[in-house]
Formats: sequence, structure tokens, C-alpha cells
Amino acid sequence: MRFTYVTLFPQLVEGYFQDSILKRALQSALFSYDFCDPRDYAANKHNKVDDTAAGGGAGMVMMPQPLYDALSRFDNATIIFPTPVGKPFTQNDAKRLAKKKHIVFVSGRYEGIDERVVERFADELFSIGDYVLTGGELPSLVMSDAIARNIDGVLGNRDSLLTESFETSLLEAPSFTKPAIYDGLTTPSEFLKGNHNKITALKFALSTAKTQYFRPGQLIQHNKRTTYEK
Ligand code: 6GU
Repeated sequence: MRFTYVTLFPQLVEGYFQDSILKRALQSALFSYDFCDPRDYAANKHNKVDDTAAGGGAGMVMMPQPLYDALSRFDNATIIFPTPVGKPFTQNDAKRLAKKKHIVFVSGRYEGIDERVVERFADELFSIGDYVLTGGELPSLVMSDAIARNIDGVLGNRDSLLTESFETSLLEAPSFTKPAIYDGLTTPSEFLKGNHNKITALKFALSTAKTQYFRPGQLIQHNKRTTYEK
């Protein structure tokens, strides 16, 4: 997998890959990443990439020419535009996109990107939630992380993918480590005894309770689906 970040601010993205699991995956060549600066494609004297909005309104809009020229170079890539008006990005998208060879994330800054660029080049538009951000860099990283951990070999422990929240419609059970009692609070004793059937049953009960509390709508859906499957 190759990730390309089309951004005016590569340093915002770069830092995330310098540590932890993704750093190890990079070193193992499980994926790679690079940058494309639209400013390098600006066909005007001052390397200008933005202009005032047609029809008025506050702020500057990224103009079509530099992005057209930059994005035209990418054949056979999946081009994603992070935008608050996109479809909500989900775990299913992360898994599906983990099978692609090359994903290009196009980050807008200023008030946005000239819509013609989106019309011409976007394969998918995604939002990461209902709030306003100053640019697409953080959403691009959020999506890259979610995608990268679904690439074979990126996570050491294959099991950890399967039991996680959103992999089933239940939230993942809470985790504990040693000591058994801390601050007067105990690790559930079943976890300490090592009977795997009992541990699995308890994890399922805790997952169900947690989902009921934090995502009551999701639990109803889960019950329905499992009922239908029987
Ligand atoms: Cl994906 N992009 C931007 N720029 N803002 C957002 C967003 C994405 N999701 C929520 N706000």
C-alpha cells in the first residue's frame, strides 16, 4: 500500500509516522507514504494556489489549476477527499480500502477546494464526524491509521483485529492488567483465574453492557441481526 498526501502542510502529517506501530510497519515495507505539494504545480509567478471565492463570501478557495495538474499524475490510485460533507468514514471503509494499492488523500485548506477538482478527481468523499476542522490533514491521518492497521502484517497480533469495537456490532470489552487490586478497585476475578470459556462469557456480558450504556441503538440492531440469523 502506498499513501500519498496532497497537502500544503506535509509536516503536519509526517510526525505521525515517526513512532509506534506505523513506524514498524514502514520499516517492514508493509506500506509507504509520500507527499505532493500543490504549490509545486502552480503555473503562476508567485506559486499561488488559492483565490477569492466566486460569488463572494469569506475566505480563500484552492483554485483548480495546481490541483488538476497535481492529481492528473495519479493513474490507478483511489483519490479520497476528506470533507465534512462526505459520507461518515467507518470501519468497513477502513477494511475495504486496506486492499487498495495506492490511496491519495487531498487536503483542502482555506475555505475549501474549487468543486470542479472534486467532480473531476474524487473517488470517495469522507467525513470523520460532525464538527469543523481547519484542514483535511488530521482526517487524512485518522483514515490512514484506520486503514493501515487492516493491512496484513501491520498489527503483530492477528486476534486483536477480530475482537475490537466495530468489528462486531458490539463495543470491545474493557481491559485490565496487573495489579489485581489498584486504588481499591479490582480486576474481575474471572480474568485472573484462567478459565477461557468463563472469560469469553464474561467479556461478552461486559461488551453487551458497555454497548447498551454507550450505544443503545447499536445493541438493538445487534439483537435484531442475531435473531434474524438464527
Ligand atoms: Cl474529513 N475534513 C475536514 N476538512 N473537516 C472535517 C472532516 C473532514 N470531518 C469533519 N470535519
